[in-house]
Amino acid sequence: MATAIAHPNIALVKYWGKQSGSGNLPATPSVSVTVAGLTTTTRVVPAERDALRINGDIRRESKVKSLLDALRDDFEVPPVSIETRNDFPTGAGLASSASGFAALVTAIDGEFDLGLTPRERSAWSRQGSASAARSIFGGFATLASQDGAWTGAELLAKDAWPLEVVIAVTAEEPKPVSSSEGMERSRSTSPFYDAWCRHADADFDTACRAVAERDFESLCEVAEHSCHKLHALMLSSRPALLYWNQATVAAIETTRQLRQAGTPVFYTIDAGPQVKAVCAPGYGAGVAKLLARSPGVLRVVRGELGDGARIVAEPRLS
Ligand code: 2P0
Repeated sequence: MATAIAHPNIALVKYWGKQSGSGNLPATPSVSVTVAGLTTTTRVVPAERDALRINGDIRRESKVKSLLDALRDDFEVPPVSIETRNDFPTGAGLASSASGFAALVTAIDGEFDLGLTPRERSAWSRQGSASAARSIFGGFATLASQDGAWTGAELLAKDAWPLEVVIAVTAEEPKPVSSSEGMERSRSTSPFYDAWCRHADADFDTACRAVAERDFESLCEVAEHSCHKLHALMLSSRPALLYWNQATVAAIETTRQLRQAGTPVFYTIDAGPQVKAVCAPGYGAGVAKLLARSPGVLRVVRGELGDGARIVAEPRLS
C-alpha cells in the first residue's frame, strides 16, 4: 500500500470557469501558495472493487470514478480501496478537493509505479479538480497553459520567500453550492464573465512578476484585486453566489485595519466564507492574534508555506 500526503493551496490569482470540452481545462490561469498547516492523507490499497472512504465515511464521488477511468485508459491500475482523511473541514472553502486529488494521484502513482513526473501528476490531478494541479507543487505554484498543455508548475520555492498564512475559519459546514456548479453558473449567467476571462492573463503575469521579485505590495494589490473580481463575478451570477457571512466581512475589515497600521498583510477568499490572510515572514503570530478576536471567527489556523504532494513512509491513517 502507498500513502501520500498533500496540502491545500490558496489561489492568489483565481481560477473560476472552465473551457468547453473534456479534460477539465480552466478558462483562466492561476497562481497559488501551498499551505503546510492543513493536510490530506490518502492511502491506496489494491482491492476486489473500487471503494472510497473520506474521513471514515463510504462515499461515491463521480469525479474520482472519472479520474480512475481515465487513468485506466493509459495505465494498468487494478481496483483500489482509497482511504482519505483531512485534518481540516471538508468542502468548506479550504481547498480539500485540491489536496484530495493531488494526494490521490500521488498515492496511485506510488502504489502502481506509474513513473509519473510531477508535471504529469499535476495534469492528472487537474482532471479531478483543476486546483489540485497546483497542490502537486510546494511554495508558490501556477496552473497555466505551457507548450499547449494545462499543467501546474513551481513558480518559487517556499524557502525563497517564506510568507505566512493565517486562515480565519468562520464556518465549518460544507458550502451550499460546489465550485464546479458555481463556476458553470457564472459562465452561463454573469454579464461580467467575459471581462473576468479577458483580464486574467494580465493578473497572472503581474503576480508571477511580484513573486519573482518578492514584491509584497504588488502581490497584495493584484491578489486582492483578483479576489474582489472573483466575488463580483459570483455575485453577478444568477442566482447570485454569496459565499460570505458576517464574520467574513469583519475579518476583511480586521485585515485592512492591520495593513493600515503597518502590517504587511493581505486577504483572499475562495468559494466559502473563510478569510485567508497572507503576510510577510515574521508577522503570522500578530495577524493570528487579531484575526482570532475578529467578531464571529471560530478559530484560526496558522500555516507556513508547504511542500508539494508526496509519498510518506509512515502511514498516519490508522
Ligand atoms: C482557485 N477555486 O483558484 C479557485 C478560487 C475556488 C475559488 O479552484 O471544478 O475545486 O473541481 O476544477 O478546483 C475551486 O475549484 O473546481 C477553485 P473543479 P475546484 O482555487
